[in-house]
Amino acid sequence: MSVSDAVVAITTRLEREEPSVAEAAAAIRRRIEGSLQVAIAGRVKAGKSTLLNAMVGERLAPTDAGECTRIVSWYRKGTSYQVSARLVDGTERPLAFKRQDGALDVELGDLSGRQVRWLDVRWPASTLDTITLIDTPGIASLNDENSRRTREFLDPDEGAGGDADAVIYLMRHVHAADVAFLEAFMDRSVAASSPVNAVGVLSRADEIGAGRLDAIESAGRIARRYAADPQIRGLCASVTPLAGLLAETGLTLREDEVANLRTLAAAGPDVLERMLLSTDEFCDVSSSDLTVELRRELLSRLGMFGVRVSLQELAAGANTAATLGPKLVARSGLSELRRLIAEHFMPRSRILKARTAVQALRSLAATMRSTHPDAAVKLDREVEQLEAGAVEFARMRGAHLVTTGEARVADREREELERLLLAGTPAAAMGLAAGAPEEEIKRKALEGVARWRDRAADPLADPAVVEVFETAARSCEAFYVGN
Ligand SMILES: Nc1nc2c(ncn2[C@@H]2O[C@H](COP(=O)(O)OP(=O)(O)O)[C@@H](O)[C@H]2O)c(=O)[nH]1
Ligand SMILES: [Mg+2]
Repeated sequence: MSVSDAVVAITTRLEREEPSVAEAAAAIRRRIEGSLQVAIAGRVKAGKSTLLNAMVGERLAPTDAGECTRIVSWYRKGTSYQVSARLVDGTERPLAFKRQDGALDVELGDLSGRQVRWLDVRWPASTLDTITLIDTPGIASLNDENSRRTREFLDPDEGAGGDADAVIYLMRHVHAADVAFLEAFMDRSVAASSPVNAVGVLSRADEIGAGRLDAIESAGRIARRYAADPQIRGLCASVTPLAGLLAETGLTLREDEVANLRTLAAAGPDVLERMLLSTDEFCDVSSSDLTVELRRELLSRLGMFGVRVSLQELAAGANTAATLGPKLVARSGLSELRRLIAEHFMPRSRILKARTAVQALRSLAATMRSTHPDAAVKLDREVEQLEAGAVEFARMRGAHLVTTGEARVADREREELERLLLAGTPAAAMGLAAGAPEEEIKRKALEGVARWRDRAADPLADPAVVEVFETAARSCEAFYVGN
């Protein structure tokens, strides 16, 4: 039985036998059958909402300022367009919304942001088919209101939800404070507690190097350096650079904006060269026939780098929204982030959801302890058995120990173990190409069982390392028998 089946078996039993928690158990069951919930976390202004829009391909999340940017918001697949607010008092209220230049504008009406626990946006976008995205206000400092809301959301012990299965963590320029902060906040938050379910994004990558055309390449080098930093490796599995704004705008580019870019381009290369030096030069009235207001609009949609890239692509012939948009997306780094999500989260979606469910079952048992002690003990025992029996959980724990450095192994072995314990498919775990023949996987797996078992027998090895080697052997065994 897979772990998700095992979770469903437990919740079904509770629904049948324990009326007091039947509803909560049903909610856990529905969660495990639903889509993967991915939270977007990081500091205020890191570009979280912009990235969410790029991932959805529509401007749903409000960026910059405004009351709604300070509220945790869920974006999930719906059969129609619907927005509602879940209030602090537990009730739900439908909200009015409109779209302005493609951007969703939710009206809180007479509600104040403080009364709202979270916003629920249901949207019929195919990008939300398998993944629900959660936009968080972000952390600015440990005691401000946004940070409290974000932490409350990410940390189930603090009450509200705590419902993310995985996290995309945005960092702008990682300086020491960022990392210290990230650690403080990851320690306490379940969803983000481990590199097994977190990926990092070096955001606003186009701003690195003052918007020069090689900005993304420089950002890529910095991202690789971060990814190799042991401290960051302990927090997220990899770091990829992204110019979220370029992706968002590329996917939502309008014909009138391209027309404005064409007007701009008519100024000629010498004038343009000067205009692109700074925002002041760009907005200098005499430089172009385009109104200053429209120039500012282009800057806010594209950034200086995006304007530069657009002019270059216009000159090369991409002069409609349908041709220029995809060029911008291609330069943004979005496809690499999509690949990361497809490889790091999606194949493991069921186990990541099971992990969240197990945590939910544990807290359910805790709430039952005073009123239904026997039932609580029974539930605790079931969850324990499930955790101990599932090789998937052991792999996740092993991966956590290796990537965080809690189990110290040689670099070469670490890479192999990370692959073995984190990969989504048996072939990938064995270091083989997708579609490798069954016998080849079995042969490698069998060789792995012997080798890792041998390593685990080292009498001088640290207990965490022994656990990792044993788990590696156990995973190889599971791959050998075809699990
Ligand atoms: N140049 C540039 N600006 C960005 C990028 N992503 C976001 N921004 C801008 O940074 C500001 C904050 O972005 P937002 O997505 O609201 O950040 P959040 O607070 O993390 O949700 C907005 O003005 C965005 O237009 C990016 O990739 N490049
Ligand atoms: Mg935001």
